[in-house]
Amino acid sequence: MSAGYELIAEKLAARGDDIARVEAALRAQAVETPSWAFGNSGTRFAVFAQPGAPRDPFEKLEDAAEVHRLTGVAPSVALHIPWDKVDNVDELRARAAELGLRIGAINPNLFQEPEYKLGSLCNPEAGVRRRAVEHILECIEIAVRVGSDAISLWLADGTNYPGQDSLRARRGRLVDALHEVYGALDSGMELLVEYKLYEPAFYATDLADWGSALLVCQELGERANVLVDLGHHAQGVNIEQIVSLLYGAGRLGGFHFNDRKYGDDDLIVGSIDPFQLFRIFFELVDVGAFEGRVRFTIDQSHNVEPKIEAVIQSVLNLQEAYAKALLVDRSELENAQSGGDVLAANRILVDAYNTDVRPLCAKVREELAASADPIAAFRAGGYADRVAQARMHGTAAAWI
Ligand code: RM4
Ligand code: MN
Ligand code: MN
Repeated sequence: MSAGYELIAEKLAARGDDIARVEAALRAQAVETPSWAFGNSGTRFAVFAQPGAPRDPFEKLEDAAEVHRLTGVAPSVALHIPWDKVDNVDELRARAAELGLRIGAINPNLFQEPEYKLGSLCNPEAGVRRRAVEHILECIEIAVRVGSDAISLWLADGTNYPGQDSLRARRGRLVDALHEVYGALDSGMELLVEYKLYEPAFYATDLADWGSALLVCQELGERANVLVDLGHHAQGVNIEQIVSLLYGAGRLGGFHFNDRKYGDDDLIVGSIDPFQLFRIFFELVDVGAFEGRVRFTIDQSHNVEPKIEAVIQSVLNLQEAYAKALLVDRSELENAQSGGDVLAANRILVDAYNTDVRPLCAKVREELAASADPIAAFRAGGYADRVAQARMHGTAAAWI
């Protein structure tokens, strides 16, 4: 066993803890990858096509399977409809199973059709709202057929100018439409409600923050839960506190993981602010969120970096953040907190964050029959070259 691993094991043993506890938790971690991260996507200025980008949802599943094969902790794939619409949904489900994957949350797309210029569920025109509801109902049907148990809803709805529409009326339309959608969920199916501060609307977004999303969920019923996308807050917002609050209210549905420097940048999770990611995972460990039904999905867009490698790296960053959070000495932390020892308490968190957990994570991945070094294995394995050859002809799946 590597020296790095032994060091962690000894440290835990010395305080009466057991590294087996940490390893078992890490083995049970499950990250959902997004089908759309594998296709070509970009900024509103340019989409740079990459060789080997998948041409259809089946090929997106193949890429997701490669990520799971190497990391061992990415067993499900979220779909975006209509980007991932296929003639035969049963085939998609079967192909996923063949590849050792499950289909995760189904994401309706209510932001690209010309009709949605003034919004979808909040649109002033009843006909457009109907169309939007019908699309979600279609997504529920797809979810049933592919064996998915969640509809993950993000609305681009909002207004650009004060006075453009009545904020109150829009809220009313939103709640009415969501009641219909909620009522149509299959039994055991969950509705995830995602919020976002701004963009594409620049004056007032209809679901702009966790509070507006939570109120809607509480009105709908217990199978409506809030989804936290790390890129959807104002600068400086304490996301881990939101996470802890939502969990406490029984309404933390899940995450869209990514990182950002300025806006909704959709960069690799943990690439800009790994300490924030650690703090979020610490809150999750602290409240016991891993025993529940919280979904951990990546939501990223890889424009200049190779996509599959970027998703692998994202999964590794999530694994390392979780591992570090599991290492926090919680009984010492409680002592320091109750004794009012401000700096000792802070040092206990920082100490776990500063631990090199890479050897521990490598061991866990090996036990899962995945790879000790997924990035090196991916680069050496030739998958990228193979798909670049095999997918040379035809049109790559693209965001736009
Ligand atoms: C949005 C939001 C949604 C995602 C789209 C592509 O900003 O994060 O979750 O589906 O982007
Ligand atoms: Mn998102
Ligand atoms: Mn986003």
